[in-house]
Amino acid sequence: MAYDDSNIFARILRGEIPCRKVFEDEHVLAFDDIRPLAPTHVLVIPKGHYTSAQDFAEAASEAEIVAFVRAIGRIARERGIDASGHRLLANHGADGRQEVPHFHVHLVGGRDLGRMLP
Ligand code: IU
Repeated sequence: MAYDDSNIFARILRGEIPCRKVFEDEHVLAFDDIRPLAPTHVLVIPKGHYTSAQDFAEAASEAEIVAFVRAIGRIARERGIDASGHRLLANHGADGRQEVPHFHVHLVGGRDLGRMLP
């Protein structure tokens, strides 16, 4: 799917809009969700322009993919939600109710999340 670089996460990456940064390296940015569903609700995004997990898996370099997965684990450990448990979620497309068309993973934890988020 064609990437639209006017989306809000692209603007955050360009520094046009502030965020509450949790982690950043060469390939990855992570920041607090503005509407947190739990004590920890971090959005982890690749810096590259990918709309979906599928785009990311197909087009990203191995270095980007490794950095992304490692960042998620590192943030979970730093937030103390590694042992207690947490949830990773990536919404995609219309049925997935993806609001922002820049691939991102929600890292949610810090409470009992029930079986599914709404
Ligand atoms: P989704 O997976 O695309 O449906 O979720 C997008 C998330 O981005 C959602 O949880 C919003 O609260 C969050 N968000 C944000 O953190 N900052 C923003 O400026 C906007 C959305 I717009």
